[in-house]
Amino acid sequence: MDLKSKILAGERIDFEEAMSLYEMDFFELGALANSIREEKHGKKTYFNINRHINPTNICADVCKFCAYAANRKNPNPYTMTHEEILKTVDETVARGVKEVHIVSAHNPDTGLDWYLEIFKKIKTKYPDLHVKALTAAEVDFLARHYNKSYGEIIDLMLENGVDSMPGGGAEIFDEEVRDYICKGKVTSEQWLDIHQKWHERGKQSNVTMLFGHVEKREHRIDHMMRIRELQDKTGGFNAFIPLVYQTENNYLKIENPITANEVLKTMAIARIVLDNVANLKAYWVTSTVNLALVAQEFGANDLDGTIEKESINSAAGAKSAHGVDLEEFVGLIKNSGFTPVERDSVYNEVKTW
Ligand code: V47
Repeated sequence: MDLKSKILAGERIDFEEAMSLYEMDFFELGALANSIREEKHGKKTYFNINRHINPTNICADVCKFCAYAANRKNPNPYTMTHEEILKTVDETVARGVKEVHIVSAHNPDTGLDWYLEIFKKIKTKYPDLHVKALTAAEVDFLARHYNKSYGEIIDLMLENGVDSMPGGGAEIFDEEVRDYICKGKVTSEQWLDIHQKWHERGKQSNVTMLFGHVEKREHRIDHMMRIRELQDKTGGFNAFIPLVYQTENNYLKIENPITANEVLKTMAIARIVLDNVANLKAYWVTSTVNLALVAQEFGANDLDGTIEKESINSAAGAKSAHGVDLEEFVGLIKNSGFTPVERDSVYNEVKTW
């Protein structure tokens, strides 16, 4: 059976086969990914009404790609108080937002309670608000800094009301590339171990991949294969989120930024390789809204959400600092021929717009 027939028959493909998809005709590859998308989700494109909160940018780790952490290139350190975070949440809930996505840098000076108790305060006030918080990189930092096991930090997250984990900090799992771009941060094995432990407690999470920097195609495929392997064991990943590297204000010097063609091919291949992950998110923040709309025809069935305010990717050049207007967002999805379906944070459908 040739590769195309194999994919259409729903059979799993291996590393070499996935690599060879990069050589396939661009539109043929898109059509293959689209057929899987349509089989799984029809014309539905999911999004949610969410708000990102990034409470501190002071970081003990140094990632070359990061423009968010306070450093020589970004000398504006800040740490929000719990009162400030709660005020933001109050305003957010009043506007109808249903998820807060709380991710910080690795601040060694706040104490463990500052990281964890805010979730309890939010949950006590708003039991129905979904709290998506703490990347595996933060979990690893807190465990190391406060001498706790991953299991202990995870149990504290659960006790304090964290509902799901975001997919940040995965970057690229290949050890050599990872050492070059973010040495000293959570390792690939640890990242996967933390998510496995989270899934084993019956909870769900996402998984990202930062690409378009120094990595090669084979590193992306390797990254996807490691995700697929863990997902076979736990089934806990809701969505795969390829993050396109943003080039500004950071210490990675990339001569030739990735092309839209390569981004779309990578999305399509991810849709084909990750046969056991239900959702592929085109994160408009890093891909631009326009390319995210096109990605709907290359396997993507999720466009994240309205976001309201975003600090991590916008620090590196993304045009996401103020989120996107809900009506406009829905209109764009409709005009591109898809059906905007508002979802909750774990992909239950809320409303078809
Ligand atoms: O882990 C940092 C990335 C991530 C840059 O789980 C950069 O639903 C591009 O993980 N260029 C944080 N990316 C964001 C994240 C995320 C976003 C949306 C949804 C979800 C989810 C997760 O941002 C970091 C890092 O990989 N990042 N610097 C940069 N220069």
